[in-house]
Amino acid sequence: MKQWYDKIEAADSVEKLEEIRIAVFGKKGVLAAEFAKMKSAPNEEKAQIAKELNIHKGKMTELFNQRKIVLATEALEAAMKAEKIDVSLFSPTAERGALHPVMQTMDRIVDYFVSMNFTVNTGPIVEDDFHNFEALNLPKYHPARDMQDTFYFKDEMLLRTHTSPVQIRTMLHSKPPIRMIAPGAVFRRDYDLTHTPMFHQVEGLVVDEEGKVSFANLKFILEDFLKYMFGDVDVRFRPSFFPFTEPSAEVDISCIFCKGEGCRVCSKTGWLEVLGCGIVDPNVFEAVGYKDVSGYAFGLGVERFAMLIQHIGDLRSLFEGDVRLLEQFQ
Ligand code: 2NL
Repeated sequence: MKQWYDKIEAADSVEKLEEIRIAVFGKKGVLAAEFAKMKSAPNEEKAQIAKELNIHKGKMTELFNQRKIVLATEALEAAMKAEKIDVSLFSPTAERGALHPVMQTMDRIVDYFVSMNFTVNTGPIVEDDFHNFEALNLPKYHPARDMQDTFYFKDEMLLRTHTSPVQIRTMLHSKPPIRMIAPGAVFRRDYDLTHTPMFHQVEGLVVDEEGKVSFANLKFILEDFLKYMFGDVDVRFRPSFFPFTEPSAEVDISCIFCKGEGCRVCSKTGWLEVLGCGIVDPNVFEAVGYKDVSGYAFGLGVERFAMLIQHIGDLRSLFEGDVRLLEQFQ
């Protein structure tokens, strides 16, 4: 029995100790064998043998438990040492993404109109002739729907050239009052210094009972919006033309770079054109089946706002995906 005490003491790994445990305490172990032998011993000796065996069993159990704690602790310490992470080691920093400057600008625009109780509506990018043109008082052969400007698929399907079809769809499936904006990507066959074939628009539409919506309401909201976006600027409305509004206006702000003095950005005029708007043409309401209503609408290009607000000189830099540009807008 003494040899087993020594073996427990000498076990140098948790695995070795486990082998010894099975050999000593297991079903076919030495203790079980000694107890079995006891059965064939003379009756008067049995009690003494059992007593001695139980003392051995107790002592070896204690020895085993002590050894196990020592070995397990050693194993844990070795593992921790092996797996230690040196947090002072150099590692390349993880690249952190950021929202594209066009989307940051879009979010700011949307936030303003949400604060003014406008709902935000979206719709399909692939549209049909009716929603993109016909319903907007753009009859066939109107120059604005010329092949030059529009990407066509077959069957009179096309990439929307503005987000107005979203307003048309909203009017077709709901009743006034309507107070909505439609942000999203739009597509035109244009590519030069100031145009890209894909860009973003936010259009707005307010419709209510006849006489409840006026040009004055339109003027107020756009002036307030432009001061929110650009700070303390002057705002002016110039008469203009859009097929879907009458009367129509283009909206300028005083140049944010030269404060109206005249510079390269504003072509020495002191003004920057930022919006188009007007009173919704009755033909549009007729196309969606609205009667006895009035409304105003407006539209703006998000890239132009982004360039003015973030001081970006070249439109194309917004679409090159150069991380050096994007890193500047984190
Ligand atoms: C611009 C001008 C504009 C609208 C968009 C609109 C939509 C409906 C009815 C009437 Cl459903 N009008 N949209 C009106 C005026 C101007 O956009 O320069 N956009 C970049």
